[in-house]
Amino acid sequence: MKRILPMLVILFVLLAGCSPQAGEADQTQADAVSAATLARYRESEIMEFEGAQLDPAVGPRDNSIKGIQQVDIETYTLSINGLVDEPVTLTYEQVLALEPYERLVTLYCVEGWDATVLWKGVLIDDLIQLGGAKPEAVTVIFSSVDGYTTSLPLQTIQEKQLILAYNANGLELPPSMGYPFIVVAEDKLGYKWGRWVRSITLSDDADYKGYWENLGYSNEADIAQ
Ligand SMILES: Nc1nc2c(c(=O)[nH]1)N[C@H]1C(S)=C(S)[C@@H](COP(=O)(O)O)O[C@H]1N2
Ligand SMILES: [Mo]
Repeated sequence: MKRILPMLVILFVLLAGCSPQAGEADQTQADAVSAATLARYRESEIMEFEGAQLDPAVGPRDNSIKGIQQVDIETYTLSINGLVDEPVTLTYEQVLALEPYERLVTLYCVEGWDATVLWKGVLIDDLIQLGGAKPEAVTVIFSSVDGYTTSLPLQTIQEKQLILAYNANGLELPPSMGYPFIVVAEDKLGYKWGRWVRSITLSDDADYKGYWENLGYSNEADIAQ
């Protein structure tokens, strides 16, 4: 694919331009915001990991359905519900107290660029097991504070040991990246990377479709091999 984005944009962007409805209008304003934000993160951000070059864990542009969300961590809770034996509600601190996992994962944007970031978080399956998945549960639905939804098969989450991240390149997740939590949907396109996740719901609906999936984007969302 012919790259039309200038290198500067590719360098500065992690998640930007990934949404199917990317708009030009707010580009300039967002670029200005990002220059300062990026500079701040760059001071302490890890830029290399086991020989691999990392990309900045903050992007200048936002294509989220309702813009960047500011989550009040004092009132925030993460719920694990649906087809579980016992619904669970956790505070941010309770999630951070679970066993941490690190993953070097590349996010692939539908527009053709990618960003490799060192993520740290908890196993989504560890969260699910706190509630106890009922045998008929096959789909895991992620719902976010902005009303966004997306889903992954429970089997995929378990086989790939996918994580819900709270840290990127050694730093607390910035709001633009989904603070407090982002789904690190390894091998899946950007719209499976739910940000600002507030509930994890187990379902027996194998055909469940989230926000973009319902508008026609592939429910598998596999990155091009
Ligand atoms: N809560 C929430 N998560 C979300 C989205 C969103 O609108 N809301 N957009 C998704 C999409 S389409 C992409 S490509 C990635 C990155 O979005 P960005 O391009 O706006 O940074 O976040 C995903 N997670
Ligand atoms: Mo996207």
